[in-house]
Amino acid sequence: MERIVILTGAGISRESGLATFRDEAGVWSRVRLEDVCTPEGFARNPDQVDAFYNHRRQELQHVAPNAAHRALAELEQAYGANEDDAFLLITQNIDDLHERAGSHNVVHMHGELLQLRCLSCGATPTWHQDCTRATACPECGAQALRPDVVWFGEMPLHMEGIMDAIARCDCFVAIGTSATVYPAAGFTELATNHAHTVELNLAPSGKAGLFDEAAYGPATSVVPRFVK
Ligand code: BJW
Repeated sequence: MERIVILTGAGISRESGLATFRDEAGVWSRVRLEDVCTPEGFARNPDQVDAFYNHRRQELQHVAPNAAHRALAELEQAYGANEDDAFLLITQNIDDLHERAGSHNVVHMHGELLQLRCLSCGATPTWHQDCTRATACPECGAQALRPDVVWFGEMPLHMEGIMDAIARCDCFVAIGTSATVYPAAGFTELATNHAHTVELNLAPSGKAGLFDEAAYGPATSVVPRFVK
């Protein structure tokens, strides 16, 4: 049975209404990543970081999965009927649109927007509301919560399972990512010697030359077409 690994980035959620990071009008055009996406920025001004993620948490309530998310959920169903580890969806996105579209075997390597992490007891409560410095951890009562996301300089999550899945896959598909942020930007190199590699993106990424196959256009067009 063929094993497939999919890597998604912000581009897959663009047509749902969520901004990408590095495109014109992307997230980094309105805030400095050093301020909101590093442990140092959080230490300097946690209120600014809370406000940034509170805004994105609210935004998530008003968007829905699109045809590309749904196509990947259908692809998983087709694979799932065969073997448990035949399909893995690695997402760099912290939104929950893959899950809402019906995907199950999803790993969020950069964390999850709807989860907080307690710096006192390590609990990761599900969180749909705003978070402030006064918000108490439901498990231990400490006022020491941060977004459960991966900032620059921090170790991405689930790396062991991810590396294992890439090493064993027959097909690797990167969707809607600029391939500028490591370690995800290096996954194609890891797959390229043993797997068929595919890029589906609005425009060629920085790693475009490495792929065996590519299709360029909006995710809601190219992903369903690839899946059929
Ligand atoms: C469409 C579309 C449509 C648009 N349809 N497509 C020097 C060299 C190498 C590495 C480093 C270095 N200096 C520092 C590093 C390490 C650093 C890094 O990579 N920096 C680079 C910038 C150089 N990385 C880290 O620090 C990571 N940790 C780490 O490396 O730990 C050590 C380690 C060692 C060994 C093994 C493992 C680990 C942590 C990185 C954390 C990234 N965090 C963020 C924020 C998450 C929380 C949040 O969302 O707020 O993750 S940053 C941001 O970038 C977010 C994204 O997941 C990530 C990637 O962005 P993505 O998804 O690619 O979005 P864009 O905007 O860049 O691209 C969108 C694409 O979509 C474009 O191509 C468009 O064309 C396309 N598109 N519309 C289809 N409609």
